Amino acid sequence: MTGSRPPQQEPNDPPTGAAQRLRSALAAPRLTRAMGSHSPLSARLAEEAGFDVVWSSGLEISATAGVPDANILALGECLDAAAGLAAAVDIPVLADCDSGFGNVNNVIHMVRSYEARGVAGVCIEDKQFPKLNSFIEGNQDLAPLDDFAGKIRAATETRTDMVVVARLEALISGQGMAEALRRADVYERAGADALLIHSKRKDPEEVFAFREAYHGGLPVIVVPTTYNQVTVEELEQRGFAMAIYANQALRSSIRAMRETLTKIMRDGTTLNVEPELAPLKEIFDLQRMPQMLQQQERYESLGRELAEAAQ
Ligand code: SPV
Ligand code: MG
Repeated sequence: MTGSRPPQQEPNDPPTGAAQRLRSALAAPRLTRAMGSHSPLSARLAEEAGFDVVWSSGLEISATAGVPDANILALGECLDAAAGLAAAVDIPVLADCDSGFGNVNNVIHMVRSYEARGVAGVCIEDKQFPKLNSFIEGNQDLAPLDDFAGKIRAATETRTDMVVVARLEALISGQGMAEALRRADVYERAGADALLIHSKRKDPEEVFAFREAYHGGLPVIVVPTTYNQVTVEELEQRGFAMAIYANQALRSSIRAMRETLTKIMRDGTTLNVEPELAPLKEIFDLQRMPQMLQQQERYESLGRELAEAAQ
């Protein structure tokens, strides 16, 4: 066990499991900030930077596997990735589960599997299987309303306490605000714990309009990738519950790796890139090498004491 785990709970403390912490964060007046992640290492960087939640991003996980974000990876591969993040950090993980990997039966299996592996919440979107990343032109058709409402109900009746987020793709698919609001109401009645309204506009007006027109009681999440001028303060004032910065960490690492590799090829030495690189010590710290050596020392010496006492 690493030294960063929270202290043991007293019997009368309110529950502090990951799902409960995610639920409380969504209900708080302060905007919750989630960072997209694809690996335990990137999740630790998000936690270290102060983000409240890790978003297990389908785009990032598929990109790091070298395949398109189009349901190419199977449920088990996405689950392993999300579970790896959950095991690496103490903040809750909200998993992007695309459109639920199939029909209601797949959703039920998905919820059981993600919950068993310590993931705090799952997010499913109302598109058809196989889904296509929302920023790609092409098939962005919505799932029939009854199909998706059934998936939300299946998810909420299956989970023990995991958070279930219903993601609305009506604005992405060109179906418009009225359809987004109609679906929001149905997903709320189906039992969703939160809504995610997605938009690919370059300004936040569309998501602001949705937040204003939605009179239900669920927390609303946004993904400000294209309308990136929007600030935390603005989103908080407008009444949003969470912002997911879905892919910025991966994008920054791609840019950094490209530049470094190009310079090494150009210069024939790594001398010039060295000042721009994370020192090895940072890697050792992120992989918890010091804690490992400490625990090894502790148990080796405890073992010696036990053996000596027996002599
Ligand atoms: C993801 O991070 O995989 C998302 C967000 O679903 S988006 O790429 O904007 O669809
Ligand atoms: Mg996704």
